[in-house]
Amino acid sequence: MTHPLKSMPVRPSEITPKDVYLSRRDFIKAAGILAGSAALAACAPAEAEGTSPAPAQNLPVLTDELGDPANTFDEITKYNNYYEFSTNKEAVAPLSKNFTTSPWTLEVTGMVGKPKTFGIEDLLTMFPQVDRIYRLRCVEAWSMVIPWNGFPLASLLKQVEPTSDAQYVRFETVYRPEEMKGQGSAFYPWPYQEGLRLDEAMNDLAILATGLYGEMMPSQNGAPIRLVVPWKYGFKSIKSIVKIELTDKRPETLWSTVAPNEYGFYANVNPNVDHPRWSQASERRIGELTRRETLMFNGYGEQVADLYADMDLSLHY
Ligand SMILES: Nc1nc2c(c(=O)[nH]1)N[C@H]1C(S)=C(S)[C@@H](COP(=O)(O)O)O[C@H]1N2
Ligand SMILES: [Mo]
Repeated sequence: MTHPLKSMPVRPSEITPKDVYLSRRDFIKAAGILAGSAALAACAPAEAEGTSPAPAQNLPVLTDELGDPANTFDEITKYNNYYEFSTNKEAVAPLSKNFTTSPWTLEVTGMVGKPKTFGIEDLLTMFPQVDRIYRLRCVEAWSMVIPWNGFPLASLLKQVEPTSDAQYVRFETVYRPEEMKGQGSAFYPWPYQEGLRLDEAMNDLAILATGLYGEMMPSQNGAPIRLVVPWKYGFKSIKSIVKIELTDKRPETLWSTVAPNEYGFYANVNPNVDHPRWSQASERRIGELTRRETLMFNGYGEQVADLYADMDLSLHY
């Protein structure tokens, strides 16, 4: 199966292969060198030309809208939370290597006018595809910048026509303990479940991602299809989804079932409300040496703050 992005006229990975995308460290180094040589060139004699490095505009650097460089493909695919495979972040990639992602169906059901089961091939082509470079902030206080490919969750929901009673969207990960050894652990209520309020789910920032860096979604990142809600802690962005249900009841979620005092239903990124066991004021961006301040709604407040206008954001939800 070829990824639909492969047939798009221009995508970032065609212009520059993923291995030449620069990490933040390299970017800063490169920018410093180029700035230095530009300054030199300005006052240097003409014979210095010809030896100048490539112009800065040729540097392939993907950034988010705040100017933060994307993490490397390696960083994004070798440090993962995916408890169905392992609680050890470095072990997820090797353990998920042979995970079966085809055939795959996604059932959309519940309070909808037109329930439907989609084959993954249909999902890869039937909705307008988008490329989104999003910050991902884990509740454990580390973060990355990830270039996703996918489509807005709203496109899918509109197609199945939620009824006027529908208020929430429930998501479910595949249950396949033969392939996912972590699902043998009785400590967690499998399958992994998550949920959003319907208006949150309809926000344009919420996407179903089927790839990253223009490649099919790697297994460790939630192949073949996973949710990405960038203004919420990473655990809301459920992987390897097989079922989406529209409902009038707030869904149970895996983490709020396991530890309700630590992981709420809303789980919006909020530097002012600490986790009971650690601060949420700052975070470690993978690839950086110093911590950075965590931003309210992970920096997406302009697009999502209205959703919570009537909620007291000093509380833990
Ligand atoms: N099914 C499932 N989805 C999941 C998880 C998981 O363990 N199982 N971990 C979550 C957590 S805690 C985070 S931080 C992100 C990590 O996504 P990434 O590995 O693509 O960076 O996936 C989320 N989605
Ligand atoms: Mo997380």
